[in-house]
Amino acid sequence: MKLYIANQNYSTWSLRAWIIFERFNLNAQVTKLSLFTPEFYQTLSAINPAAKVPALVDGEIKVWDSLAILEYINDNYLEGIAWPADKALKAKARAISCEMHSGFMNVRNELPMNCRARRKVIMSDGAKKEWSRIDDIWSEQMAAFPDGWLFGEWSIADAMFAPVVMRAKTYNLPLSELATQYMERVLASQEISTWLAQASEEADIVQEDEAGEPI
Ligand SMILES: N[C@@H](CCC(=O)N[C@@H](CS)C(=O)NCC(=O)O)C(=O)O
Repeated sequence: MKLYIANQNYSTWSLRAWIIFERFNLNAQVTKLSLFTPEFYQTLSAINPAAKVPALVDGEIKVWDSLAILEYINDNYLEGIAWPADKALKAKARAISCEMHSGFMNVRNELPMNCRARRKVIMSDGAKKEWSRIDDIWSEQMAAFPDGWLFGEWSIADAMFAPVVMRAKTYNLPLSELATQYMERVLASQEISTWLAQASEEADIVQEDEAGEPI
């Protein structure tokens, strides 16, 4: 398999797809493209008509969009274990994953992922409201699964929220005790350490993702 991602410092959607390969030791040849460069669009246009990352090539099959890639890997390489087995938990895991995939626009726009930075941003009321919803999701799941991931075992929901944890760290965002517990668990994981180590080797600056002021 070939997985196309972008700058690990900035690319949230890349992280969401990449992390399932790392978590389950799945073999993929990873190609990292620099965001917004001619090479980025040239390479991707042959794989993904939307010319965005992440994109996956598995033989003749091409898959794009983070959640579609996560579902594809789960269905075809993991026998479904990347969603909770329990019907109700699976439904909830899917619901919060889709909530992340399709929402939280203020958080996404105002607080871009910027792994190496420590910055201060004044959040709009809309972003504060969304951040509070994220805190509720994490703390509710930590109350239900104190020693685990969002649903006990690692799931696609954890992939979808991984970049949000990065934002909490970069912008030192307020979190309740239980939500902090989740953030710390994610930050201590092997996958995130590897991602951060690789991101730290990058020198590119994407100015539009350098929000706020350095602390
Ligand atoms: N909903 C898509 C979003 C993909 C996306 O916006 N990727 C960004 C990088 S994080 C991208 O490729 N941007 C390039 C562009 O918009 O030209 C997904 O889940 O994969």
